[in-house]
Amino acid sequence: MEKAAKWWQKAVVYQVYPRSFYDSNGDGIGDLNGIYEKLDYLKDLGVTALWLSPYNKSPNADNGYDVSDYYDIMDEFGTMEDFDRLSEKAHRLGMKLIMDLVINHTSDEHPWFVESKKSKDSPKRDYYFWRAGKDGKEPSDARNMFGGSAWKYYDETGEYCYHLFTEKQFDLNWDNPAVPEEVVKICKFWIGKGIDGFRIDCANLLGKDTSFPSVGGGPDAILKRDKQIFNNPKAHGYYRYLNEQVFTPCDVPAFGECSQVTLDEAAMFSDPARNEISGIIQFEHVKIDDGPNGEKWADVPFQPKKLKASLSKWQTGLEGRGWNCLYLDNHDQPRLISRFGDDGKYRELSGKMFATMLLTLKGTPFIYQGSEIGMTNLNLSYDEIDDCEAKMAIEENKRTGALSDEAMLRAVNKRGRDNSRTPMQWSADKNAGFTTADKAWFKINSNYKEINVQESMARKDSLFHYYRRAIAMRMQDELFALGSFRELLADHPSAFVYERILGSEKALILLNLTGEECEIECGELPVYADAEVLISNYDAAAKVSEKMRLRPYEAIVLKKADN
Ligand code: TEU
Ligand code: CA
Repeated sequence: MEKAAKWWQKAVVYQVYPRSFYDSNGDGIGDLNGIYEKLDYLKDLGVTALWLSPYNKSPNADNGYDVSDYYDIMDEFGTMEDFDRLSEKAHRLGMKLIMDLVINHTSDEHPWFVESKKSKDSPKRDYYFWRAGKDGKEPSDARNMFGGSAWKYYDETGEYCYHLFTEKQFDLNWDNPAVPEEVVKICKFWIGKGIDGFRIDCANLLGKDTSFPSVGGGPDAILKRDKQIFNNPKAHGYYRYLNEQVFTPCDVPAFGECSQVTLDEAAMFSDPARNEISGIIQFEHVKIDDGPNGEKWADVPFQPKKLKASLSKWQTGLEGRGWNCLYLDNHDQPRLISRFGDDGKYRELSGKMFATMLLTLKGTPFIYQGSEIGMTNLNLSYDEIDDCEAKMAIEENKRTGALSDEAMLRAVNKRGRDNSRTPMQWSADKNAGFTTADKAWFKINSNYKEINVQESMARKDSLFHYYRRAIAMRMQDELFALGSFRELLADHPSAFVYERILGSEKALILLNLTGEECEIECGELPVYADAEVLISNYDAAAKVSEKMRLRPYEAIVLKKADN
């Protein structure tokens, strides 16, 4: 018999991006008290854990992913008392809290960095990577993730410091034992404050090749850089240490954000027998629309077949040897309906189909704020763009001239992170009910009068209510947490069909990933002919037979217990 599921295997996680969730004090910026005020809403939705994007003190070069004090709260977000109140109420309502641990880098305003940059023999010098220049230039041609060099020069000592993100985020040196020791203290502090688990930012970037090898200037520079910087095996050692010091003794899970991770690496990170981390937030399926040389700013059309092939590969690939985290969007990705579904005619129908997918695959599902009401991408003009990644990429594109201004703007509007960072649409009131200030910190999607929480809650057949039912279905049945995954019709271009199997219990999930009706033919389907329909996104689910048709974006979940 399978072991009982751990809470985090069964959990349905909701990601809150605090800045854009709800503003409680009318300054235009979302805050901790805003999250507190909406806890009953989240309870009603049925999610059982919240991942809070960074709330630590930060000058906000990258919206909190640049921490200047790990033991304090960002000024705009409130106080430690506000956090305590939020933590107390979330737990009272039965929700766990997952903290975003940003430990690949700190802000340049963090006291460690301020000290480190002072002199070559500063006691904190080796917290970061300082290198002498070469021939009056950067130490190497290493590139940061967003666009341009990874080196910034400091007059104080005449040396350069290494940063993989903006030039206000410097990478920590994990080979210096003081760094992991500091992180253990940070984790224990927040566990003491009620944190039940961690999302580790940039988890497979922590290990560095300290020779900082050359990437060359060719068209494959991005691919080459990524090979060099991701998945350095040293990270496994760091996680074994954190696991021994924190994760195992405190019994808290850690989910690692792992772009470019391979299946084997992911298994090494998340195999319970290896005592590293609990789950992998991998990226393959959110890179299927990258360009051929790994370019994010490409105009590659979405192909449903690639999405299902990738998800399926990760389902079977980690079976019995690792753990997936499931997501279709987050604060770094465009809105899932605009990207993979249809944000016009089939907005809610496609949203329901993807909700079904997210909540029936094996792994811990993460719902990003606003997905439950079907929020969509928006079109920004150049001067409305806020995201640091997009801004740096635009600068870089001006230098290289790779894309025309129009093509670059189109690409940013398609793939850019601002799409998911617009304020949450609570109602049809002024500023979508997000803030009472004259203006929210960031542009509100102009469709808020039609797409908002109030509207979605008031209508029985809405996307919101579908999410509620799908979440409840998943929570009720360990089959969805623990059952193995078996794909049927892997070659079908538009239908994603799979079973989840636990002992004698079986579920069949049928999803049409497109807006066109499709036909499926499979001799294995009639077994489910009189199975119970657990959920479907049409009034009456299509009848299961050897040869059946699925309507646009149709989703059906059937359950059968063999006797
Ligand atoms: O993201 C790390 C990362 O590698 C990418 O997802 C990146 O943000 C981008 O999407 C690449 O195109 C994490 C955070 O989630 C992100 O918000 C931060 O900007 C980044 O780390 C730096 O802390
Ligand atoms: Ca506020």
